[in-house]
Amino acid sequence: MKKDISLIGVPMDLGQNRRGVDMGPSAMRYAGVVERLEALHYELDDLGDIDISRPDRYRKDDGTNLRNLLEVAEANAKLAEVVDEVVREDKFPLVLGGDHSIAIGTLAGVAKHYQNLGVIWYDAHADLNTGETSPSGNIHGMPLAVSLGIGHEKLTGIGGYEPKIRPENIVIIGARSLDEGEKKLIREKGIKIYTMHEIDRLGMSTVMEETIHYLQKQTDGVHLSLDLDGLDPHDAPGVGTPVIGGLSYRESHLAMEMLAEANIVTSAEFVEVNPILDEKNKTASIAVGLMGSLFGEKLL
Ligand code: 4U7
Ligand code: MN
Ligand code: MN
Ligand code: MN
Repeated sequence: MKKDISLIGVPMDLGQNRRGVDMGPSAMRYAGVVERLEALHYELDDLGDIDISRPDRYRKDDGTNLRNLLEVAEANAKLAEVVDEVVREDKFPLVLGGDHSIAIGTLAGVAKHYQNLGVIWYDAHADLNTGETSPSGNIHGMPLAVSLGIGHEKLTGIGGYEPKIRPENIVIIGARSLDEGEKKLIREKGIKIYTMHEIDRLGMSTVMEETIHYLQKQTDGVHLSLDLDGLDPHDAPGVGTPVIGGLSYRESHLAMEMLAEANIVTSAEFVEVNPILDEKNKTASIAVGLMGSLFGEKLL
């Protein structure tokens, strides 16, 4: 892992409709992310938070099924520029969300620096909806599709190029809630996915071995997009769209430890932490613990 990390907060809650997830970056800073990574001897530069405009009303824009489209697009364009600059300086971008719509901007900033960027999507959901397939109109359910160049052009065009990633370079881990349009896209594009069924059968250790092997063969960098709702709501209750039957705290740490050992991750984001729905900042603390493991923390 690179020894210089740039931390970027994105207090975004416009990609969904439960208030509070905009406080995710504060919650993770409060849970000690800076101290935790500095203790591992990283040079950490906290760039603060991206400025997100607050619309006076949350709404669906210009006859589309996309909630707060213009504000989400604007914020992601800003985020993409900041992330682009961080990668240009050869630093590791660590992005704190905010709802998952911010993956659009992170990937727009990162992907142009790679020929074949790999993506690990650690999530209960696949986030492969479009305005047409989405049951909610919430853009946090769309960032993976958008990054494949599928969706509204105000989103797919962010950063001035598209697509950002190729379907064969994606691995989804932890899925247990998929909409019909998402299932269709996964099949059509042949996206590699470990649903809870495969994880139960194979065990997380094999899943991560396979994932690492698969991505190492064909990619020149790997972005980890970790949605805290990938974990079971018992372990991570502070999320807006909890789904029972998820990944455990231990499985998640093992996944991060194996990624640290393989040393393949080149950028990361931790999203969907909602301190208002949380129990004493538990979910933010778990997120920070997972970052510790991802960056090489060991017991001995
Ligand atoms: B998250 C959902 F319908 N698929 O599109 C949708 F179930 O970033 C949920 O993974 C999306 O938390 C969840 O609204 C987005 C729904
Ligand atoms: Mn999710
Ligand atoms: Mn998600
Ligand atoms: Mn969610």
